[in-house]
Amino acid sequence: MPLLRQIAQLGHEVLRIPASPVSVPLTDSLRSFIDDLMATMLDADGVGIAAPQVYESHQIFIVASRPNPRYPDAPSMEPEVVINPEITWRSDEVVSGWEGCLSIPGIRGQVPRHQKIRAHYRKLDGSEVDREFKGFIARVFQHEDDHLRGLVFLDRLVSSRDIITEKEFRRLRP
Ligand code: K3U
Ligand code: ZN
Repeated sequence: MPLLRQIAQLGHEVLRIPASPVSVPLTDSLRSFIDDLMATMLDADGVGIAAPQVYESHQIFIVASRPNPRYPDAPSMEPEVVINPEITWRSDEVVSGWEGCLSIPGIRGQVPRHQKIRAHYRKLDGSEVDREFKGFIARVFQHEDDHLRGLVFLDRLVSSRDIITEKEFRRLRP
């Protein structure tokens, strides 16, 4: 049975440490950890989560976009477990969009991100993948990749005026 993990909050040093690559094939203990990570993301109603957010400094995250009241235009995708990622290409086109973070509750920020990216990573079964992402999924991928590098979305803001509260976000997008 998966366990729900505690989510680290902004200010904890685990969110600021670069995560370590994972050995493949995965151990049973890491597989069980990934089950916990998935359960924790679903329970928190997130569209992604990275291992450092649950106090484990491994290069692992999950991207799980779906349409929802906060992001009605978000595409659906099966949750993808991403291991040891490297973003190998970034489009010149950069777009601003709203982001939230389970580690920074109650606020939203307007963050510039590359509209398209290409990434190399391993999947749960150890196989290597080269895949392109665009739009909201590319945004979530870049957000989670930042967590593996000790960055949070606040570090990407152009101006502190681009931060608003969750309550104001809901008022803007009722
Ligand atoms: O913004 C959130 C959300 C929740 C449900 C549906 C849609 C959005 C919660 S925060 C979230 O899901 C982060 C996950 C985090 F904290 F683990 F990194 C991912 C994210 C949300 C929005 C834009 C970019 C990334
Ligand atoms: Zn986050």
